[in-house]
Amino acid sequence: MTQMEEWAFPTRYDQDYLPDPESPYWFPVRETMDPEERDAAVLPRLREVMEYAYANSSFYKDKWDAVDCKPADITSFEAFEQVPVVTKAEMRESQADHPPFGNYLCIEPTDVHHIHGTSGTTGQPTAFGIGRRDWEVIADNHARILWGMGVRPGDTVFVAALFSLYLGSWGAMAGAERLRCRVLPFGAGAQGMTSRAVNWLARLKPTAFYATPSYALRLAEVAEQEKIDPREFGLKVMFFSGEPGASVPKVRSAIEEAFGATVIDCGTMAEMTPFMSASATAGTPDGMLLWQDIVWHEVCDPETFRTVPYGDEGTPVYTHLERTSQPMIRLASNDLTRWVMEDNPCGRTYPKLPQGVYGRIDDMIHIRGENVYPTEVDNYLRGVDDYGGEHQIIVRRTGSMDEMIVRAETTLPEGQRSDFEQRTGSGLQSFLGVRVTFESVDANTLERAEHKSRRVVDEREHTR
Ligand code: 8LE
Repeated sequence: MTQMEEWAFPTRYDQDYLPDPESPYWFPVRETMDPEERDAAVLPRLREVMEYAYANSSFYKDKWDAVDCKPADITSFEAFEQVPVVTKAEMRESQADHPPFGNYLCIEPTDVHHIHGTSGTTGQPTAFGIGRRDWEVIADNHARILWGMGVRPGDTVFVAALFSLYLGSWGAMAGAERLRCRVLPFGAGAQGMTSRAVNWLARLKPTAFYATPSYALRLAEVAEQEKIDPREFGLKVMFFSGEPGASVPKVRSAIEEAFGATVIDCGTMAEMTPFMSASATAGTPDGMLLWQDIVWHEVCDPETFRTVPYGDEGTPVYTHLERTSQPMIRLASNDLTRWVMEDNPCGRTYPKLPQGVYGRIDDMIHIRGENVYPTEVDNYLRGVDDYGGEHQIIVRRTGSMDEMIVRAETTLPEGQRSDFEQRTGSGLQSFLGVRVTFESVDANTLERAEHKSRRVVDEREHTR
């Protein structure tokens, strides 16, 4: 079998390694090898990670003993697909019973190097305890993926996302530092910070930029209000995670046009850090590739959690191949996507999510027998003339009927909006295939996201 670069568990990468400057790949073998050969190397690794988790955590031991699942029996991917998934609720419960990191920590609490956590907007937050050695490995993996995006040593990387519990910013920064970039950990979320970001971007002219897609669009609006063309920042690569957007065609083109940069989608979940393991590349800039030798990504039927064939839609299920602290083995994401296996222009032999991750199963709006993704509304409105840049979706029950109201901003003055309302309302309705009540409001009146946008207000009793 082909010798893969630095392939071992527990993993430790050479901290001084950098690829040949001319190579588009960080690890040419691992990235371009025959996918069947890669899978053949991953399978024993899955078993190894499971053996490690079984030996070091009562969480996994109890969970697998209960269904008579033994790591040693994982001799095929069919067997692996029967390993029960881990849910976020189980992790919350484990942390309540074994505070603060839960009984799936797998390392000594004193070896925890970074503590992060969920925002806790829906219930008790969960704590992420990441080991010192894992943090180095995460940085290495992110450096490798950033290299794939075309970022190089010496480039300045501007990180415009929350520096707090949110892992996105820290993970991007760790990767950029390992890549020997110059990092500008600007952050986001404080009063007046967006206009200061505009100023710093204009002065420093960084090469690369990381944020959520909604925040990039917000930044472009603020720049325009301040009479600065975001193209003058000179950004080359903008990489995004945290929410759908970079793979929503009209959102993506709005960012590309505003900044004149390549837009790259990436990101799985904070629990899955190195979360950039699903990421596009400079040579395959659309969708996301699944870097299967870093994290094992499966796209599964949301009920059986068996993988669906390439070409089909399902929910991502993730397994760490290199984490020793809080390793996730078949973590259920509750997101939706579609995967394919095709030749990628960049030469990497990974499967691909051509439309990225479209959204969470829970966020899909079920209305009168139809399913509507909030990103479809975003995609439609972004392509409409005179759209003001922000909207809200309100779902309510009037009598026995569910009603969907889309309230969108327009740049048109009051009194000149009837044509806009008419064409956008009916266009949206035929695009979505459901009846929509359309309203317009003044531009810059709806709230802008500094982090992830929340545009849906579901007022129906049964979904509360
Ligand atoms: C579509 C991945 C990270 C650190 O940026 C993040 O946001 O992690 P977090 O806070 O655990 O949220 C994970 C969820 O955000 C995912 O389950 C998915 O619903 C959404 N998400 C993250 N990145 C993307 C995304 N949705 N495209 C993305 N690129």
